[in-house]
Amino acid sequence: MQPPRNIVESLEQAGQAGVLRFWNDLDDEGRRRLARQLEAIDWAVFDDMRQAATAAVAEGVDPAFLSIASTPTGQRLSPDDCSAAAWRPAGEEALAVGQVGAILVAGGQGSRLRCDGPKGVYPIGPISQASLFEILLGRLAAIGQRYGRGVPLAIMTSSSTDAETKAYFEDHRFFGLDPDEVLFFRQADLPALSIDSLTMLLDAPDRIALAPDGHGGMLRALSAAGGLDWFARRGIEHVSSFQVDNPLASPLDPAFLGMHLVSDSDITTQVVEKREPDERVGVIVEAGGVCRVVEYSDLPEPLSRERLADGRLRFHAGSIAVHCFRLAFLAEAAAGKASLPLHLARKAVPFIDDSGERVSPTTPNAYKFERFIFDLFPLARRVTTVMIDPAEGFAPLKQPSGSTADSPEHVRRAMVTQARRLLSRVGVAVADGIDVELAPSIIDEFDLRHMTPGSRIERPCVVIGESVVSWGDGTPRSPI
Ligand code: UD2
Repeated sequence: MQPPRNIVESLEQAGQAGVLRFWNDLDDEGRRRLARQLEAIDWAVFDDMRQAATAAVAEGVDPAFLSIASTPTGQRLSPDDCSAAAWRPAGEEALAVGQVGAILVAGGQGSRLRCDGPKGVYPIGPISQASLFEILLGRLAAIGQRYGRGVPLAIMTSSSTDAETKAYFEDHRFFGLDPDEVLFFRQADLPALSIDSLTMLLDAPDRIALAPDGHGGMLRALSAAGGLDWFARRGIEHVSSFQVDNPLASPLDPAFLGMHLVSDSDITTQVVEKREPDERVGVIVEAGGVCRVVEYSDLPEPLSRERLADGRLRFHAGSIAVHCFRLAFLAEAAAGKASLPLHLARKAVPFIDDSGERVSPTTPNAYKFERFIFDLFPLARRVTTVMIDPAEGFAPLKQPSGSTADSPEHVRRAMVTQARRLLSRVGVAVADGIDVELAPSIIDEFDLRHMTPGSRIERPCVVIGESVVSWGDGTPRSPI
């Protein structure tokens, strides 16, 4: 069996015929596997990748930074802020009439966290050990119940997370969501390119090294899967997107949605105050009246350290990747000719060398390419930035246990602190050093209204609405 003619021609034109070097040694199944991968390559995108890699070498720092004057602070959103109370009704109304959908991006590989399989199955509940999916989607189901309209959810997977994610949803009965209101769609993969030769790497003799195309792959993948129409058929006008690794995320907070609606924005985005230059969040910047996000890894170091007269970082509006989009804006962007730009990262990617030996480099040897969804910002007619309190909405799980930031321990601590704060607002004290967790069904104080003010929690427990389940025996107890 010879390699298909069209594949050979495309590879030769792109100077990539080397990936066929083990073809004669492969069995039929291996040849079919490799051919399938090669057939799926979009050669126009491949050209863009090579151009992006060449430009990265030639240009160095993006000159656009020189024109950046400031970073917007946006509207503040906190429970004590009276303007938040003013926006709330608009958001609640939109939820009640079923105008709002959600997109969960869950295609990343969780390699920094060193977890196998989809990141969403990671057990993060401080007491329950509930997974990220159980927490985030349980809360989505609770919001649907409170407002009497289920929130349609599109969930983005990738080739490495798709099958396991779907099986996990089935096993957990979709976390209380209506399966008909959940759409899975899969982002594309892009090949990694050798830094030295700009050629594709082989991960095995019959497999090229591929990686997901970044969460910006969402736009094209959602549109190709019919997801934009799927939302429109359900009467959805706005979709709020969020990341699987932040169990505090509140993409459907009514005040946040209300701000989006009242400001008549194409995009409304949640930010937290970035306090230290090395915090791993992109920053919202405004240049020439256009708002965009500069990823932390792209912000030149000296600029990331600059401070304003009041001591705040000059680039302090940290993006937490919770964005509400007008659906019509997404549809226009998807239909437009321009695609989101490619960002590249230098990574150590294991590969098979010419003699067939597997090499595991310890320093970067390859470019990986990703698109970022926030590159839609410059296309929007209006972007609104909403500053939230990170204690209420941002605890990202990025690093393995024992790390100095963003580790499971940090995230669990943030969840316990948030639970203690909410309980104290309804007058329930928690003994010092005792961990408490709120079940995903508890959205805010309203769900704790039956708890007895003045009562005290003495043992670690999960608070489930009116009752408390003790850790250990698991028996529901009467309201405290
Ligand atoms: C992301 C943001 C950063 C900040 C931070 C907050 C980007 C490029 N960076 O940084 O600015 O907001 O999050 O936590 O957005 N994902 C996919 N497919 C992919 C790659 C990622 O679905 O191909 C998902 C992934 O599952 C995760 C999310 O996107 O839910 C973030 O990915 P990441 O952990 O690589 O992003 P990070 O922490 O560098």
